Amino acid sequence: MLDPKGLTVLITGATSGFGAAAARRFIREGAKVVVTGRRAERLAALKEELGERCHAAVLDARDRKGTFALAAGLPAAFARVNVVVANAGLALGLEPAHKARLEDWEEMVDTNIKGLMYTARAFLPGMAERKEGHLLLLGSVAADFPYPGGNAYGGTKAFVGQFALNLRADLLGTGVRVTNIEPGLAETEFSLVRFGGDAAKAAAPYKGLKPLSGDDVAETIYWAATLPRHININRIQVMPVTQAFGPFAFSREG
Ligand code: NDP
Ligand code: 8X3
Repeated sequence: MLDPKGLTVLITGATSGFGAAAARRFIREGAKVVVTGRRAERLAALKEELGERCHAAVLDARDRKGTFALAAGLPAAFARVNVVVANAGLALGLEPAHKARLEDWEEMVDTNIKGLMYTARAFLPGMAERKEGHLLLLGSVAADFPYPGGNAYGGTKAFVGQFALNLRADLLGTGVRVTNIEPGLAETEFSLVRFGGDAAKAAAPYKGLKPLSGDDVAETIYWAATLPRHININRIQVMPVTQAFGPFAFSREG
């Protein structure tokens, strides 16, 4: 396995959920981490908790210029990023496509697709030049399995899956690894965001079952990122045991 002490890990969307859990996991093993997100007070608390090996920077993943400025301007101790976890993302709403808010679709595309592309494009050159690095992208089971209300969210995650594979084709010969992490039902702030802060609605999917936790997904990320350099995990699909597939749905009304 790779020595985690040699890793400088940049994580987008580290103020909550998988991103925060991954930051803690890497720090615990001796890595350096750069944590980003929009909520400054959360980042400050995380920096306080994680200490000197953590650098925090407020960044909206949709901010193309800001993303490139961050990559170019990291403090020297954090400048040689060799693991990037492009995790910032969200689902908004669960309405059927003909009733969904177009603004929600746009925000998901801007964050989950365009923001993720900016992160990849800003950090890949340094890693390719140094012939060492790993880009981990947060996809989802929603990329592969349609469900009512998944519409644009699932579409954005399908993009992540194909983008990851195409990046592998382009990065052949650079030594840079690419992994698409595709979790299923996981209890984070994801549902709270999806349902616009409605705590009762957000709790419902997890009630009475054991979903994945942020730590479970962080463990998956950590494992893939610390495998020996000659191994590339293309994609990991991970669900709680309490989640599986249903039959096709039919309508007799057209
Ligand atoms: P959380 O809501 O707990 O965390 C999402 C993180 O993304 C937050 O830190 C948030 O930070 C950040 N984020 C959202 N929008 C932006 C933005 N514009 N700029 C910067 N950061 C942003 O959810 P999860 O940890 O569950 O989600 C992480 C990723 O995993 C997402 O891409 C999600 O789609 C994916 N996923 C989640 C699953 C689940 O069931 N939980 C399953 C499969 C995939 P802030 O608000 O401070 O900016
Ligand atoms: C999150 C998992 O099933 O809520 O990507 O879309 S799901």
